[in-house]
Amino acid sequence: MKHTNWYKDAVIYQIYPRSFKDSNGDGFGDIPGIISKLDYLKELGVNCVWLSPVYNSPQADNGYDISDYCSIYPPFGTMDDFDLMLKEMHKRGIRLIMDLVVNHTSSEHPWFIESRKSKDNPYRDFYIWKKGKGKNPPNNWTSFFGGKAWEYDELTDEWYLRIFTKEQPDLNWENPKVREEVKKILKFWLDKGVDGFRCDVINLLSKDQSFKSGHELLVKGSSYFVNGPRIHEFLNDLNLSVLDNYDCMTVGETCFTTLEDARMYAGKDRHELNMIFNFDHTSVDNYLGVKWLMRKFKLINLKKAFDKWQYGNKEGWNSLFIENHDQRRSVGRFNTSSTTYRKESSKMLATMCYLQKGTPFIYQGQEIGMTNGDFASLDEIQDTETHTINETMKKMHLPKSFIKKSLYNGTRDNARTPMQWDDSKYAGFSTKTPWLKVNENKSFINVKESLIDENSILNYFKKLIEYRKNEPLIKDGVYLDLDPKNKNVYIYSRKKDNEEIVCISNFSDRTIKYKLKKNQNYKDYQIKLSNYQNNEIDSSFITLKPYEVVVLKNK
Ligand code: ISL
Repeated sequence: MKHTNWYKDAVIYQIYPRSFKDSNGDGFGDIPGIISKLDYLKELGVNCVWLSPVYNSPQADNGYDISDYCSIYPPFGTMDDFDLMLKEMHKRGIRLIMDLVVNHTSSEHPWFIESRKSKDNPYRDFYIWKKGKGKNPPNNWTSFFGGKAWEYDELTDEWYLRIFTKEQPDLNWENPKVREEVKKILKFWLDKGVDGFRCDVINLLSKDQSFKSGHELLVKGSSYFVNGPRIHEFLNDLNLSVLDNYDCMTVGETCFTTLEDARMYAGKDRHELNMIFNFDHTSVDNYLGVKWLMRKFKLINLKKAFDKWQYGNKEGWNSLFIENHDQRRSVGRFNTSSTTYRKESSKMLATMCYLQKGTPFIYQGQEIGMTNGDFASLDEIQDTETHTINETMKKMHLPKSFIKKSLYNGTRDNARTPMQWDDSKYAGFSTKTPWLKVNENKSFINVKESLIDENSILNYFKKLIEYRKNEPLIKDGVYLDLDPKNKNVYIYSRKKDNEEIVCISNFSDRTIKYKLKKNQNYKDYQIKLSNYQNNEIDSSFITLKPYEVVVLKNK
């Protein structure tokens, strides 16, 4: 099979299906809804969609708990709807990557229903069952969502491992039968014509079989299951047995991953994944990568995180993102503004991120500058993680005000509010009360308005995507951070031969007179993109207005 590495030219748009577009008035997004918006995506300029899970699922974690990998959850539509969507995407030159969630299944998956029945059930070893220590779990491992990572099952007097919710039992990848089943799932979707996978928590598959207790501060035991002992063997096997036979792409979600880990997952000739998501840059405003522990943002740390991957991921290829369905919205984050300078902030952040080397991932709504949810109480928040963390923090007797602030700030529902298509009651997302509250700012932040307004964020995203497509330097140019120590300005260049692009961003709400160094003579450079009309550049200074971004090129 010839591999075209098409992912290096992809601009990927993530759809979180339950919040994208409801076609049948049940308040829940669906596949026909997605089909109705494909022309919108085509016009935006994206050429690939990552679709969060649409498989059959009890929805304990919004579809990241799968009970049948080869069927569609009925509220999303039918397999015929899916096939039509894929055909309509391909017709428009848009590829489709699916979400592959194989660290765990749903507790309602037939494998788990069997596994639970008895110790000698043929499916027992599909999951990780252990004897407890007296009344306690087998070890002290904790869940990503807080609390213990084990669940007791009275029927057989054993505990099963579940690193996420109790409805998401971890599969036992030591069992070759599990690996063969996963290969069948991959083949099923690839043979339908899908173009690849975003691989959920893929670096957690292999667990250290000693099952020792961990000493880590927060996710206890993580050193025994993050980038575990057999992970590369498992991924290599999936790749050589299935993925390698298709011109498809994979991007692995890999938390707590170093550059060396990245090289192992997605380095040259490794035959595992094409690229990974690292979370260094989304961890700069918290402690230890834990979003509940908020920390003051410093631009220098953000630049350090980007520099690390731009310089260090030498053999690999980066993924470029600032939003997804687990992160809060980017406007208002990283010292930017979700009010006065919302438009400027959103355009600046996108430019700063997407002109780096790698593949851009845009999360639905980011292209119109959607903001965090405006939840009035915790009852309006649905996400299971938020509620489990709330319980955990209460048990720790943390101050109420801290818990509240931390939950509203960190809840994943911030990114999951219904897509704002217009200013009608339910934002054109649905005709009935949606599953999650629509943000009131739909009255002025919506697609309809953005299409009319020439200076909208949406129209800027179109220009930015178009620019990327026509400028080879963005794919190939060497990245250089020109002023890593500056506290307000992020200025980097992309260079190849005699050509150079310079991207300059002001991360503050003040006008800054940025002094250029002697070797930075941009007098003859042309302005290729900016979020302001009149840019002031002379031979020794660039005046940057609040959240201004300017992209210059020497030819
Ligand atoms: O969002 C996080 C913390 O608040 C992350 O730790 C996140 O839970 C982790 O990156 C794993 O995310 C993925 O797997 C989860 C699922 O809930 C997320 O939506 C998914 O992106 C379990 O399948």
